[in-house]
Amino acid sequence: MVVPESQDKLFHPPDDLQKDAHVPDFNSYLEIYRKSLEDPEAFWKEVADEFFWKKPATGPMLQYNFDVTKGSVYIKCMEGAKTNMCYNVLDRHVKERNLGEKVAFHWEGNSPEHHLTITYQQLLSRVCRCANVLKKMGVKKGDRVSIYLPMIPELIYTMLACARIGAVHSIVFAGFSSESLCERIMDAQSSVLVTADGVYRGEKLINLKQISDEALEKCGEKAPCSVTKCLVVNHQAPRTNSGTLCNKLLTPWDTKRDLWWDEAMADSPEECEPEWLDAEDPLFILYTSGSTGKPKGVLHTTAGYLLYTSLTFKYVFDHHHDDVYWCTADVGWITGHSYITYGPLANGATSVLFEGVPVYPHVGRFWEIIEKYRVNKFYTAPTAIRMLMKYGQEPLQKYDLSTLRILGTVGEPINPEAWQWYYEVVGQGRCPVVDTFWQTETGGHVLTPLPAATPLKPGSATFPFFGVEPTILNEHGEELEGEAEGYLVFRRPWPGIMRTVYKNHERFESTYFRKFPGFYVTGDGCRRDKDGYYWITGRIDDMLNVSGHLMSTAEVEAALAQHPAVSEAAVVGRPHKVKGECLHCFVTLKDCKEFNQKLVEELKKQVRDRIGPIATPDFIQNAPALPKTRSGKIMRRILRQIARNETDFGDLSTLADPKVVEVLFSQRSEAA
Ligand code: 6R9
Repeated sequence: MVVPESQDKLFHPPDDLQKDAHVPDFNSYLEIYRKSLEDPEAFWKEVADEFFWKKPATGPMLQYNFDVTKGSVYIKCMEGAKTNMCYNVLDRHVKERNLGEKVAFHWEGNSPEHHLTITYQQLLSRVCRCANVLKKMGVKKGDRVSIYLPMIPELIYTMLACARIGAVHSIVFAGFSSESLCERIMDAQSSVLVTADGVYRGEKLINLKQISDEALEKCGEKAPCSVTKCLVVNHQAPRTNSGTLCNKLLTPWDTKRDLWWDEAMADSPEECEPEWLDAEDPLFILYTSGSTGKPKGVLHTTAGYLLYTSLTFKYVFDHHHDDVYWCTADVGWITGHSYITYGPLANGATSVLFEGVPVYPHVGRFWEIIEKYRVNKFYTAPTAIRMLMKYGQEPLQKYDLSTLRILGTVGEPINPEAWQWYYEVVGQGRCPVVDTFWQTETGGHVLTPLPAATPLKPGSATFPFFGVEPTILNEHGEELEGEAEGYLVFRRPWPGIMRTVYKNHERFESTYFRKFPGFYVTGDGCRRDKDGYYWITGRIDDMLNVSGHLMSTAEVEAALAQHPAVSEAAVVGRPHKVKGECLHCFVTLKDCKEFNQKLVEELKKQVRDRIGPIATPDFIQNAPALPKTRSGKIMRRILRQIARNETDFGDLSTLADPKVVEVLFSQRSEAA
């Protein structure tokens, strides 16, 4: 790698950002990167020195086996060390750095009238109270706690309280259905569920307690439900003895199981000694879609995740003490875990925590919030940018966005139009756009520009972060040098990489390590250009990415196939202006079932109810038959082309019945 002298148009870092940046130019990046690979022990040790260790490590900073042919895959960071995540992200700032009065979060509710400021000291006290409540409910080190909460401060309190007492949190995005919640509770065998009465998203009221009740009921259908206590935040309304009563919401109450948050917190002490954990003790499980349909419980552990989220946050957003940072993700996704909670708090940062949606009560809400809190670092997703682009420049012109210094994106490849708009209109041509590529599994950014160092190319996640060694392989597992396109893999671990699939190490190895022994396989395609820039080309497995949310074809197909009229379903992605990708579903109906608008609506609802609104299909097409190989495998490649209106099908010789393709293609426009 050299300093790029590209023929492509490069967007260079602005001088004023370079003046006091942590990594002020590209040569510094190269130098630090080289050191991080040549001497990872020294590199990560220096990072670890910033944090509090109750006991120092006895093992090396990183120990691993990435080669399945040589034995079980493992990754360990700082073996023997004892620490606590919560202590490092809260107590350390309050007790050792005198930051107790600093604002940790500006919470902004769904309605602009609701807002709250939380200092580090307040956050610490509330987390301790919550930790004591969890303990009183019987939660011990190693126990799992499922959290089904909207973007309210209690979500942060609860996750950090778990970290404090060594419980493993499993956050389930509050847009998921009762079915999805149930599946995740059952897999984790959580003993406690933390939820809220309800939440408004824009004008829509979602009855979270009712969904939780349904989920717990479903969990209890086959075996006794693992959840014995349910802690309920009264977010919407004053309550009565029989539950919450707000205009539209009456929450049933199980007096043996359910507990109001406020009542439980009221007399809970504000001090709670942290549980000193081993460096490799689990911190959390977060479920992500897997290609077989059953979600995978991605497990992250304590020390490595702390080092990695902290360092990436510091460098990728070039964090400084007076920053006001805002990441618009939901804490229910990995982006919220790493870059709303752990990374920013590990740095003592001030963040905005936003409950609402970008277009409520008006389409300028994001810009209004940036002005209100004087946000200078802003991190969002391409899907949000594309949605806001639709409304033109006018909504932005009403607000003062001059505080902005750095913009970031995550979740999917960003198309050039969206990049340009983000850079020119939101950032007013002044703010670098850090296009951060990473995954639930990677724990933190792995390919990303550094804002004051990396010349940008719109649409490229540019170069690897420190300690990360990417390479590109062809189908035969051969490494490709120079300009190339193929599978994106990593040759060695970094501290924040996942450690296993919860209770299923075999699945961990087969999903990520078996295809190319010696490498972690991301599942993404990637191109390296002549200047060494990396460009993610999208998933190469059967995964879909709708508005930055990953889901597997298999889980949507399973939902469709549950409808009594459907005999078989195959789902593919097709480009969508706002969502990036949307779902095009081919359904084969059972004999004598009729394909009509009513059925289409039923099927859409079915998927929505089973998985959640984000998975609602855009197109359902009647498929008298599906293109299959002789061995019966559906050829999604062909369906994808049909959905995208592409005609060059290439080799169809492996198909059992090639005529099927013609029929489906000719009926494409009837998809509804
Ligand atoms: C953080 C997160 C991971 C998948 C990943 C890739 C896609 C994420 C991207 C990107 C291109 C980027 N992805 N960031 N593709 N450029 N900057 O999104 O985690 O939900 O696990 O999704 O998202 O396909 O493999 P997760």
